[in-house]
Amino acid sequence: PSEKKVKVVFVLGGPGSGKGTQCANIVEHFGYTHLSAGDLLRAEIKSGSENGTMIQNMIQEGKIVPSEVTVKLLQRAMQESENDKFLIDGFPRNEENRAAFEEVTKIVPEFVLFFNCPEEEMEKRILNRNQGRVDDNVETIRKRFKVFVESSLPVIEYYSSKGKVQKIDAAKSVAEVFEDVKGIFSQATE
Ligand code: UP5
Ligand code: MG
Repeated sequence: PSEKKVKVVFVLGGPGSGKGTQCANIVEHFGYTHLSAGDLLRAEIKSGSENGTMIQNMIQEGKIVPSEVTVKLLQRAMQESENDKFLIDGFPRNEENRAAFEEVTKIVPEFVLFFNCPEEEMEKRILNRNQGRVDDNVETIRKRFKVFVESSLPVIEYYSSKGKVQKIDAAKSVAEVFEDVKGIFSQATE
């Protein structure tokens, strides 16, 4: 079932930068299927999988779950979908993620959407979210920011060196950010 030729856009940015919010808008306007790696991991915990406890502990500490778990979940979701266009939100988060995804799926992203946002703004948004996520407390948020800077920004730099990054100012309003996002997807899909 891996013969299906699929298009992937990686949607990256710090915790609370608005990845999930904007992906919902992109799905509506451009017909992609949204795959949030974090949502897939949280669903895996809920399903009572044997990896559930390990995943839960990693998320609580803001750490990055091993690639073999995440790549498998993403690959399964793509195979189970009828669609051939995917927004992969919040993945790859480190070099290991990036290399494993490429190795296993042979998929190279069309481009990388990067939501750039100051930490103070991201922290404010996360603390206002109130969805009961175990990692939405000040202590874990600080750890998530540190992991983002140390492990995830280098992945964005890697794609940037390949000319694949579309950087967006994500500190603006949801509507203003989506205007910029729309501009990028209109060009990419014409
Ligand atoms: N909001 C959004 N846009 C706004 C705007 N422009 N102006 C004002 N408010 C705005 O938005 C966050 C909040 O801000 C919402 O309340 C929204 O209404 C508002 P959201 O769209 O949810 O931001 P998002 O970037 O999706 O934030 P999220 O917290 O989901 O990002 P993370 O990257 O931290 O979370 P994720 O779910 O991807 O990962 C969680 C954890 O899972 C990781 O820390 C890690 O432990 C684990 N993980 C892995 O190990 N591997 C993976 O591959 C993925 C995750
Ligand atoms: Mg999210």
